Amino acid sequence: MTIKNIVIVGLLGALSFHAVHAEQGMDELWGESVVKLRAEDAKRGQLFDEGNYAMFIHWGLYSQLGNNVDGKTYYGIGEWIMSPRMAGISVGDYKKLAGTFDPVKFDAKAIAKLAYDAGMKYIIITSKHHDGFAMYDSKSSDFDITDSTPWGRDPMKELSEACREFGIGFGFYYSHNQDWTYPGGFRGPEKDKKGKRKTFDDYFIEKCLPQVEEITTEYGPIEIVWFDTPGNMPKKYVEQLVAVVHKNQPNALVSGRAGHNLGDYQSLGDMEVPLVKVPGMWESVDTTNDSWAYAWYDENWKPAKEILHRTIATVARGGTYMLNIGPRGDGSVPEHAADALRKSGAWIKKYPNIIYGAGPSPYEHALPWGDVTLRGNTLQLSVFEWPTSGELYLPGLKNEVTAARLLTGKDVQPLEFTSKDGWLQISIPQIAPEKYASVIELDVEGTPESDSTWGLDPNMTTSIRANFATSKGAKLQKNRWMEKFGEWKHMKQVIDWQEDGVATWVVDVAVPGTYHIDLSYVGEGRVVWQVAIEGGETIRNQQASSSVYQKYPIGWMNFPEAGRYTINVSCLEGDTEAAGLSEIHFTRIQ
Ligand code: FHN
Repeated sequence: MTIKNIVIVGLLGALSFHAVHAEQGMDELWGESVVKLRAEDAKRGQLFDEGNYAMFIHWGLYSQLGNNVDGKTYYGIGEWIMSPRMAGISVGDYKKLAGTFDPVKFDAKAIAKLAYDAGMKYIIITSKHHDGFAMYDSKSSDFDITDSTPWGRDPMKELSEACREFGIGFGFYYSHNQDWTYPGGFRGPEKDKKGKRKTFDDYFIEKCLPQVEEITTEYGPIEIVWFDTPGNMPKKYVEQLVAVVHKNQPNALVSGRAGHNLGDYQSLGDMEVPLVKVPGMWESVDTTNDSWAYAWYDENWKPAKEILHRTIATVARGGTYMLNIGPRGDGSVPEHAADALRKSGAWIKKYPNIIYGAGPSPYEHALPWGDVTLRGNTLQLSVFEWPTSGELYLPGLKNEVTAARLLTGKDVQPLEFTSKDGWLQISIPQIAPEKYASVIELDVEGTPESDSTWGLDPNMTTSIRANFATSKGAKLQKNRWMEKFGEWKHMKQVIDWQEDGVATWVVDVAVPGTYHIDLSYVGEGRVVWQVAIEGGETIRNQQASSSVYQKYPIGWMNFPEAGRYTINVSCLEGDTEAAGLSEIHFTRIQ
C-alpha cells in the first residue's frame, strides 16, 4: 500500500466523517512511500529489521511552548505551533524563543537509559524539525542550540554518546523540505533579512545539504536518517541527500519519507498500526499520547498494556514499531510516558523472543485474544485478553501441533490441546499468569501456515473490521482523518449503500449456538440494518446513528453447526449514502 493509494475522506478538527473537508495539506507532504524489500547489505538496518522496536523523540524550541502561546492553548501536534494552522507565530517572534530555551533538566543518560529499559533498540531524535531550528551544534546555521540559546550545550552529542554507553543505536530526524524560518525553505520566508528573494535552491545549498553532511559526520555511526514530508522536493536534491547519507554512513538506512522512492523502507501513515499484514520492510510510527512534541494539556497516555499490544501487533504484521516521547522544554520526560515505557520494557525483558528477531504471524490479522509472532517453527502467542473458561481457541492453523507450553518468565508449564473442525483448543489455567500479556508457545511441524478466515471466538467478542469485508453495491474505502490537528485516525468503512448494497464477511464457527451481533458505524438519523447468514437466518433492526463511530446492538443469530458461514450486511433505510459501516461484532450467548 502506498500513501498515494489511500482514499482520503479526511477531516480536520472533528470526527464527523460527513463534513468531508479533506485535510490534504499534510498528507500531500508525505509524498510516496517506498517498499524496498530488504537492504541488500545485511549490516544495513540490522537494528531496524531485527530489533523491531525503537524510540522516536520530538524535542525543540516548540517544546518550550507546550501548545500555550500568550496564555492561549492550541490543540494539535506541538511541533506545528508556529504554523498558521495553529498559533501562526511570525519568524521573528519564533526566533526569539531560542533566547529563553534553557533545558536545565535535560539528561541524555536518563533518556538513553529509559529507551534501554523500555527494550527499545535505538533512538531517532529531531535534529531539525520544520521550524528550522538545529537542536545540535550546526556550523552552517546560527539558528541552532549552541549559538542562540543560553544553555549552549549540544544535546545530540550527549545523547549519541549516552546511547553508545547503553549499547543502543542512535539516529536523526531531519526535515529536509520544510523549513519555516530559512528564506527559500518550503513554507519559509521568501526573502532574507536584506530583502533579497531566496529560492529553494538557495536553501538547499546553504542549509539543508551542509546540515545533512553535519549530522552524518559529527555523531558517530548512526542507524537512520529519518527524512520527513518531502512534498514536491525535486528528485535531484533527494538523490544528493541520499548519496551524502550513504557516503558518510554506509550502514545507515534512509527513511521512505525522503521521497521519490529513494528511501530504504516504507513508513506507514502517522499513528497507524496496520490491521492486515504488510509486505516489505516498513515501520509504524506512533506516539505515547496524541502529540509528537510536548503539549501541556495532553495527558492521553498509552498504558503499558496498550504499548505492548501495538508493538506486538506491528511485529506480527511484519513491521518495526517506533514510539515517540515528547520531552518538555526543560528537557524532562513526562513521567506517565516514562512509567508506561518502563513497565512494558520489563515485560519485554522477560519475553524478548516475542519481539526481537521475531517473524510475522502466520495469520494475516490479529486474533480476538491477542497476537502471534514467530520464531522458526514455534508460534508465540501473546494473550492480552485471557479467557476465563480454561480454553484458548486458535482457528485455521494448518500445521500439526507437537507441543504447547505456557511461559511464566522462568517456568514452563506444558499444556494439553486438541484439534477439532480446524480449530485448536488449548487447555489453560483460569487465571492469567501475567498482568499485560501471557505467553504460550506452540511447536508445529513444518513452516507455520494458517487459513486467515476470521474465526468466531467462543469465549470473547470477535470484532471484525471492514478491512476484511468485500462489498457490492456499496463502497469500501479508507477513512483517514485528523482528530485534532496532526492526530491521525485510520478506519476502513463501507459507505454509499445502493439498493442492493451489501458488505460481506466470511467467518468460521467452532462452537455452534446463538451469537449477539453488534455493528459499528457512523451516519445521520435512524438507519435500518439487515444482517443475513447465507442459507440461514436474517435479522433486522432500526438504530440511531451519530457522527462518531459507535457500536449499536442489532440482535441475536443462530449458527446451527460448526463450520464456515457467509454474513451479508445491508443498510436498508434511512440516510444510506451517509451510513459508514466500520465493524461487525459477534459475542456468543452463554
Ligand atoms: O509534520 C510532521 C509531524 O510534525 C511529525 O514529525 C510526524 C512524525 O511522523 N511527521 C510529519 C507528519 O507526517
